[in-house]
Amino acid sequence: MSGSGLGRTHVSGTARRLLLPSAVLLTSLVAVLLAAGRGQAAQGHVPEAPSVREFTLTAAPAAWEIQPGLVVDGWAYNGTVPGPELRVSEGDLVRIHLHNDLPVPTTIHWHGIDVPLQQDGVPGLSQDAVPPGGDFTYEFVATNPGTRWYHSHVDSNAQLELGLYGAFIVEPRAPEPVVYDREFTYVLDERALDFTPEVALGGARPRATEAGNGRGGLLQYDLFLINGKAGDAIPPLHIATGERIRLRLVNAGNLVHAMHLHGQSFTVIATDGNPAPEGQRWLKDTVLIGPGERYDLEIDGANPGIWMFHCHMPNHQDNGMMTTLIYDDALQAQQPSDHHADVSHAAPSPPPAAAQSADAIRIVDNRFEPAVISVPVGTTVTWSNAGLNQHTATAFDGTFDTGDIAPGTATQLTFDQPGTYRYYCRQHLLGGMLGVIQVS
Ligand SMILES: [Cu+2]
Repeated sequence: MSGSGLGRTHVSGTARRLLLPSAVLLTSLVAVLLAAGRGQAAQGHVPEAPSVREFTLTAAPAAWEIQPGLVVDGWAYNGTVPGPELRVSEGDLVRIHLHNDLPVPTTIHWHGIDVPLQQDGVPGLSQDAVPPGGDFTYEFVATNPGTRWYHSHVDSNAQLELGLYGAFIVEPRAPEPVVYDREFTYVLDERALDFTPEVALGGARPRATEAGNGRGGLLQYDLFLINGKAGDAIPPLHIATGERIRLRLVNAGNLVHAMHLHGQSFTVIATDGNPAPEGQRWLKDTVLIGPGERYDLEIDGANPGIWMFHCHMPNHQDNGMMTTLIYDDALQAQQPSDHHADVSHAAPSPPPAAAQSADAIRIVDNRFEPAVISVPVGTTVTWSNAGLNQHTATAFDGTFDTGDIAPGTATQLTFDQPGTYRYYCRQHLLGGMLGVIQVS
């Protein structure tokens, strides 16, 4: 089939990625490698001598892909949101070269790291802001181990909103009591899509402020992000039965989030990067994390399955802040070989009897109405978003993907080939937001 419509069609492997999260994602791979590296160090009991660690962070405009088909203008360190995760060991001398390629001054604050005042990154208090084109080198000894982070401290509301933040992990010098099988970092944030660099520079105005839009309330947030991504673009957590993994949560955003794991509780092992004393390790299934806070969670792999991990504020969950914890062994047991067949198997089929003759589908949060339609070949189908949330219409077999259908907008596709097209919303599949177009 072809999607002539509005020319916004993208063929993508999104369905496969979403339903087959066993695909080795880069972050998972990195986490595995890091975990392996630490395991060797701990077994060897040979503490490395403190060393000099140098990094360069270039702050510059960057294209920020929040989801396939949804790319926004941002400001980023080294081209990614979040910026690169920096890892050093306790006692290392850390030297970070900041180069400012932004059109505005900037600095970097090392959040939670006990640096000397001159290295704290607060303009007017500890240093002059670094002008456009300028450079500044931060230097400090990483004294206090744990989950830390870094972010701009100039015009923070704009510069953090546009993406200038990242995780900073200081590994303890002494071996830790537990060596984790895998380790993950999730940085939480929110995004108002109309807050562009142009708005930050005063060259444009954001949309008129109303009494909230149902998503971010007065703050008018559209999407709620983990590691700069929304919905199924977020790399899921991976575990295997019998493993113990560590998840570092960092809240780089403006709002409190209530992160909830299905299927098992977790243990809070560190607060703001500092180890929780034995008697204060909360066993919880939901942790409330405020702006600037960090929690390290230990998850024991004792209940195989694919479990949701999401913010429990429904408007956050419905607009991006939702991913999964996947037991790799459970996935392999359930889905041995044919990925494509798995996709079909995992998508429940709406009853064919519900098919209606229609070429207009209304999107109301969070469902397609009607969910099943029947049209002749050559029909142009219109999806109109009458809800408050962001949605997509994405074919399971990759034949079409409308990209983002913003609230109050519509998207059209023309169906030139007969067939049964099953599709879903990339934000809301786990909530059952599915549709079928029967073309005959
Ligand atoms: Cu939230």
